[in-house]
Amino acid sequence: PRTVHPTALFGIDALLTEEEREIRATVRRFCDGELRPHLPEWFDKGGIPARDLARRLGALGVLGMHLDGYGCAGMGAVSYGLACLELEAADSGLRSLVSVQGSLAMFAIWKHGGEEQKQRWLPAMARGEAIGCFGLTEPDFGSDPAGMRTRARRDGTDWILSGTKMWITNGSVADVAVVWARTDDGIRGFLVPAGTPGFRVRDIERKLSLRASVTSELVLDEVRLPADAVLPGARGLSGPLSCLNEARFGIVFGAIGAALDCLDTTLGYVRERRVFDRPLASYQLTQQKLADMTLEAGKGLLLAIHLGRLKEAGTITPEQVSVGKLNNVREAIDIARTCRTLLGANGITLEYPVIRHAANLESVLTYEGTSEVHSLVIGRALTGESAFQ
Ligand code: TGC
Ligand code: FAD
Repeated sequence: PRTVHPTALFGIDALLTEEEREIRATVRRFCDGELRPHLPEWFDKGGIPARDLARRLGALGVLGMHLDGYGCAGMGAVSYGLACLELEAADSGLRSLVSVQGSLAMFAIWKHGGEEQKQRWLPAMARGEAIGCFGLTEPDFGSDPAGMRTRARRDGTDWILSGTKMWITNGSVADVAVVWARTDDGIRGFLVPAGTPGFRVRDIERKLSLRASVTSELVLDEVRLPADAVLPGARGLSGPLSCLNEARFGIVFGAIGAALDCLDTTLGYVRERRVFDRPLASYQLTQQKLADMTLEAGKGLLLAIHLGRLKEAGTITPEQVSVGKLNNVREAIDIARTCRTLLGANGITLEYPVIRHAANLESVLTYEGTSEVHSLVIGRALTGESAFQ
């Protein structure tokens, strides 16, 4: 019998331009050919060939693809979102690599950097020849980055940075770290090249989530930087928070990619698997789960595309990004867990991508603003009362 794909049920393609559909197909082909076959092993071993992958992702054109100039493709927000969706359908760790490179490190330089900083870093980062990371979180300050202890002080025209950044994606493979530090003039961003004396990195091991991604601690021990290491355009917490809006937007699409991959896998599985002498797909309980998951994935994708159009029109607000991040990650993790139930015991192995997505989405629920932080951002928008402190 004829079946319909969850996204076709929502008529999603009618909302996309031909160019957007082509970009989606190109990234999907790349993921199918170059990522998916290796993911169970990368996840199992807890490592990826990050430098090689960065070059291949650069050649694909997805690094900083929504930025203009400096070797970046200048694509629309929906195209960027669809690339994130396809990458995260492969693995949240690969989408993270691309998010941190394009939306955090490159965006920080693109938006807040001086002309020489842009010329030095952006073209090489777009090609994936240079990797960037973004150091905001500290061991004691994650949700509340305003409390950061990392400090930059002046010594003549030089800057001296001291402090520790924690949970930094791409940290040990980065050629340049964008590090946010407290100064006499408020929070400012600094470009710290790898290998600068006093700058050390240490990978965080034994993760049970986002294993196909590099996560590191950055230690800055009296790191001396020249005057031109500071990003001239960023002052105050709005500097790093403006970058987070970009990366969070990619996650709004990405999380739905992980959910759809779980759903696709499960739709195939329940048609094949027989229980009590009938296909698992034929039971009402199964169909109810599939229908509910399809509704949430489809609604999440509609929301993502709508937010993408608002972003392209230049009217999107941070609160609207919070709506998308909170909803889509929360629904995606729910879908991954429900799919896992339908796969039974098979669902707990790396033979299927479902438990890998479910485990990854635990990180996605926490990073780029926890679900609680986004609830409070929305609550503040609704009531005018800030419940953070
Ligand atoms: P508040 O102190 O009131 O405001 C500080 C200044 O920032 C402005 N602002 C924003 N600007 C741009 N975009 C946003 N989303 C902004 N949110 C706030 C604000 O207007 C103010 O500007 P100014 O000029 O008046 O000084 O701070 P707040 O109360 O607004 O924010 C509190 C809170 C909790 C929402 C914020 O601190 C927050 O978002 N915390 C979560 C931290 C977080 O998300 N960290 C993520 C680290 S990076 C990461 O996780 C990468 S994961 C890898 C991957 O992406 O794959
Ligand atoms: P905490 O802030 O300690 O929160 C603990 C709990 O308290 C959470 O449930 C939280 O929601 C809740 N909570 C906090 N404040 C409130 C409140 N006001 N009211 C009620 N509840 C509250 N950071 C970077 O800077 N760069 C990166 O590249 C990066 N990559 C990451 C990669 C991974 C795999 C992970 C897991 C994290 C990464 N992070 C990165 C860090 C991430 O952004 C933080 O983990 C996140 O912001 C939460 O901070 P925390 O872990 O310190 O939790």
